[in-house]
Amino acid sequence: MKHFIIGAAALLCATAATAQSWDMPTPYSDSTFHTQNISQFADDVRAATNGGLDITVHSAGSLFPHSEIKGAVRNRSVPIGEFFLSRLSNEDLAFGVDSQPFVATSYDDATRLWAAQKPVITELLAEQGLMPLFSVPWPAQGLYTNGEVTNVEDLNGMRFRAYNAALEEFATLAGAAPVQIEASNIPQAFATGQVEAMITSPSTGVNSTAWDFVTHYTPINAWVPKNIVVVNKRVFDRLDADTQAAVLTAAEAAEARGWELSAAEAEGMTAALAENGITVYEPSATLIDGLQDIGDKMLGTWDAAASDSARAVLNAYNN
Ligand code: PCA
Repeated sequence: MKHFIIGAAALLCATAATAQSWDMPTPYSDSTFHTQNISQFADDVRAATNGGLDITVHSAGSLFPHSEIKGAVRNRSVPIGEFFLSRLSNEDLAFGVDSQPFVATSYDDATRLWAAQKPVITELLAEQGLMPLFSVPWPAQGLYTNGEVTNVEDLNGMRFRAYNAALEEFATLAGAAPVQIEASNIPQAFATGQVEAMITSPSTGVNSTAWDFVTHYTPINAWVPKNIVVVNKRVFDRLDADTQAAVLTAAEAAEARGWELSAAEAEGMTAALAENGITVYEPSATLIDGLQDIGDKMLGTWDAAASDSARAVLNAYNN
């Protein structure tokens, strides 16, 4: 008996010595499909390593605000984290191609764009000691307003919620006044009158109960932006080979599952907007023409400022 107890204690110690806990900050709420996909990723890693790597997801910016997540992974405050990829466009425009209006507007386009973008941004992130694990798109972005919008002029003067520099530029060119608001603060921003219109996915519309503060939604489907999950390369390299393989396998599954979830949300969440009383209407040709003009202008500006890396992404995508 005594031997057994000592043996069991030794085994416990051995497990404790090798088991690792990772904190993982993410910007979006628990009800977001990205967060649910990441929780499944954490479960898969835990199962595949018999509890040897235990990832705790901290959602909705609760551990680090969105703007600090990449830096926190870089300086090893946390080993792993998720963020909105195009928010890094201030570092290099290669990160922001998926948020340029009318460049990639469908899942097929988005798949090809990710194939073009992945090798380039993998290299850029490696310079910061970061390694991408998986990237998942949001459903194509649509326009939420009070009342129907028939042309770009209808947006003039509106306080417009933005989530990155590209959307800020877009809103400004539409004559609106952009205000940066995190997804989890959308209901409050509308309730307090800080903003009165937004462009985001049907998923974020439903997650923020958009029917409480807007009446109309139109799927302009102008871009399909992505989230990305990155790991600190040094931390990853210190894992034993089996654990590394478990993380990579779970990441691959999470990417495939995430893209499917996203496509299902594009339909299901648009239907949910309508079920909750929002009028869902097709954009007029005039509205799309006007938005496309803004997209063209933005691409001109983008082109003038693009790095070789950014150009390489767009060239690979267009060829
Ligand atoms: N939801 C996030 C990013 C894009 C999206 O569809 C947001 O609105 O912040």
